[in-house]
Amino acid sequence: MRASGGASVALETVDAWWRAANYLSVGQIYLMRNPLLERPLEPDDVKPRLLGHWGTSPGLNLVYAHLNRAIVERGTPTLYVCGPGHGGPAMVANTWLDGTYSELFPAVSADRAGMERLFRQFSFPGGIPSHAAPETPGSINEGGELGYSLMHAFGAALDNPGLVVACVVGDGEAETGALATSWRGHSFLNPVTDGAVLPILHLNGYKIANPTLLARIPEAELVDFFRGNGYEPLLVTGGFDGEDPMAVHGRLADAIDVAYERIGSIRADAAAGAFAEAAPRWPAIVLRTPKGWTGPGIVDGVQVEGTFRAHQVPLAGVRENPEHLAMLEAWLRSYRPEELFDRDGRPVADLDPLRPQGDLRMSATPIANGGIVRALDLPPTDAFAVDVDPGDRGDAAESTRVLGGWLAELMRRNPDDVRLFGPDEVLSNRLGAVFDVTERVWAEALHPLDEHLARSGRVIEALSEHLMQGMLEGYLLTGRHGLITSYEAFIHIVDSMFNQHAKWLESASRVPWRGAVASLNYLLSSHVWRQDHNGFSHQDPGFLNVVVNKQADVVRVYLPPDANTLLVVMRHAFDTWNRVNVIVAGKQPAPQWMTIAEAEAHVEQGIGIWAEAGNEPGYDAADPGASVPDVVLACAGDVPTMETVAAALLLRDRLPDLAVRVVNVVDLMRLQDPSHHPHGLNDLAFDAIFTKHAPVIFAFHGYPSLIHQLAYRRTNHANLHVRGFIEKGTTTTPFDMLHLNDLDRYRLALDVLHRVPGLAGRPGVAEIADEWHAARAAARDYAYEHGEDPDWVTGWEYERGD
Ligand SMILES: Cc1ncc(C[n+]2csc(CCOP(=O)(O)OP(=O)(O)O)c2C)c(N)n1
Ligand SMILES: [Mg+2]
Repeated sequence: MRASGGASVALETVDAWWRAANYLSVGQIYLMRNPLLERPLEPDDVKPRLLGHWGTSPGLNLVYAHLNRAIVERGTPTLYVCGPGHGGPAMVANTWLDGTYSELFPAVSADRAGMERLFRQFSFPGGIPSHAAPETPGSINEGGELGYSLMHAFGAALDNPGLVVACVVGDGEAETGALATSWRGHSFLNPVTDGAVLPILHLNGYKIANPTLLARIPEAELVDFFRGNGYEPLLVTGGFDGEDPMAVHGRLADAIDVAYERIGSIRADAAAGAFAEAAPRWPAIVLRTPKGWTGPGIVDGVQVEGTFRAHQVPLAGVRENPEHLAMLEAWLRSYRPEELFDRDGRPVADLDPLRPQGDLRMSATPIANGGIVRALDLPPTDAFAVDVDPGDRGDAAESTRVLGGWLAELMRRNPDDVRLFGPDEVLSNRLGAVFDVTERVWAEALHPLDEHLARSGRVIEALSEHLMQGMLEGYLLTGRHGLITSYEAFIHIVDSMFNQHAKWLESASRVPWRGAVASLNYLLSSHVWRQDHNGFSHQDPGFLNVVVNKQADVVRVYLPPDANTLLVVMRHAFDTWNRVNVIVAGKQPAPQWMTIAEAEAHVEQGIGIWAEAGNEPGYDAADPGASVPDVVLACAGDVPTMETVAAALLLRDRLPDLAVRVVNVVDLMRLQDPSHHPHGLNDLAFDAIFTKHAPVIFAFHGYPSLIHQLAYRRTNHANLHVRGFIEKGTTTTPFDMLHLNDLDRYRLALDVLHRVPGLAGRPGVAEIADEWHAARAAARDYAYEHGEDPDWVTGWEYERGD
């Protein structure tokens, strides 16, 4: 079966490409000289350290060659997502054959010298990484940490109608939780407005040292597995027991043709209305070939080809062992390089028919390099802002609900390239206003009582933080924008995915031809301090610790204290590139502090002195260092801000002579030394705010040690005393949570009595301390008796200082 369109390509050409790519893969793993084997191989031609993964490479090369055929014959734009990213040599080999590699890295030219450089640089000091890294043209999936290929593929397919995303999934990779949850990604695809994903499960039978599960289950179960996941599997098996590769080429070519045809008919049927009735059954390919196929069969009396032993470097002792050296040479010559490269080392013209033109090359597609990314049309914030009266602050609003209105307008203005992802928490996190303009997309059965569920929509929700994060990553890396919202505690599930994405961004920033991609934005709500329905399991602010460890250029952490600052921070986040922005904000009714204009200024500065919340004679906003308060009450996070403002009120009320300064931090990285983070305040500005020697009582949303980690170089660090989450939690009232963790207003005020030198001994202060101790104990007793916090805690009112 051949497609209409371009000229059909002979399978002999496909086989030649495959041999060439295999040759180049082996060359990268082993050789540093003599790339064309113009003379017999010598030990010095071989790299001293043999690093790389051969086992997966022939399979990846086979798929690449066959996809090239489909692209050339059909003209269908195709993206190759390589799950077993450890097959870096294979991906690089194909991009060199495509010509893309030499275009992007002219030193690695398409000739003998370039080939030598190509071989030498691989997994070599100062060279290129071993995986399908950002340095690899056409890659959006590094594949070092296995499991994310298929979710990246689905994310790439969204809003890319006409695109086929071919995704090779390793059979070991398929055992990961992240991959296992991905098969259903098509349940969120619309065949008319989105691209298609073609999973290709590569059953080479083995991982590093074990067989794989899917390779050992009965074939009928394997077929049922795919059917149960909504696919029609196309099984291709071959290459065992010395089978001629040409036979396998025939079978794989047929399967790929069937898959592309089916994708075409699914699209046509869907456009004609079929999708309204039922989800399509997408094709998937199951490719069973030997691990390390075409590599050394038996080495030192042990079977290598077709076993786990082929995973990395099948011949390990090449420099020392003449027998291994001879086997390597025979292996390389088995691909008949003289038929594949001319005397100058250029790929022969016979390969040309298999090379797609221009951007149709999978290694050159703009989709894998940020796509045609555009800046969003960002709504202004003021239309959505909460009314705050500077003369009477503190009225309650739900910050995330306010944000929901802005997000709805964002989606209305940008209907094609921004999406919201959430593990079932968009409504719970009170962003429901987005459903005024869009729906949750759902390709499966729809019931009459469903709400905001439809065949198309900008919101994707599945109860898998992995899948949501991975699809968003795929969406961003292909040039679009998005936000993931999650409960704060459970975002830890994707700690490692965050790590990998941050590493990708960091590496990509050093690759000159990589385009900018929109930042990965997290909104963490239902946070540690307001888990009113839930308990200890839901209380964990530690994602921030994970985030700040990453490269400073990449990460930003924002703790907006109220709704208007949240609006400003979110608008800013959507206006940034190549970063990860983590925003933590509450969804419960909470006091509102800043007008939208004040919020703009506060976010711009990232940190600010709230003079009217404190009590500091002689304070001059233009020169905050000119006065030195007795104590600084600092805060970061909405709930700690409320407690700090309340603590300042207690102090103002009972100790009016004490000079108290209130500082709010919205951009956490302002605390870090500027040599460590671009947002870090310089020492002069930091000392002007935090003073050089006054005690600082810092109320923090997360773990106290994080503030110390960020501020350890600061002049006044010895006087910095941080309160935060100390891993005390349960299902209880908001105030009791604060009490349990020593973050409540009374505790903060008591800290001041304790920390300001000489204060505790002053007349009357011991009585004040007793009073505050009694008040916090009484608040707790009240809650334990009545099941809610007392009025004197919940009903307090902000009063402006002088
Ligand atoms: C999450 C994760 N766990 C462990 C590893 C270590 N590792 C690297 S390759 C590999 C085996 C992969 O097997 P498979 O997906 O079948 O790939 P292939 O056989 O094509 O090499 C493992 C376990 C990893 N890279 N990522
Ligand atoms: Mg495998």
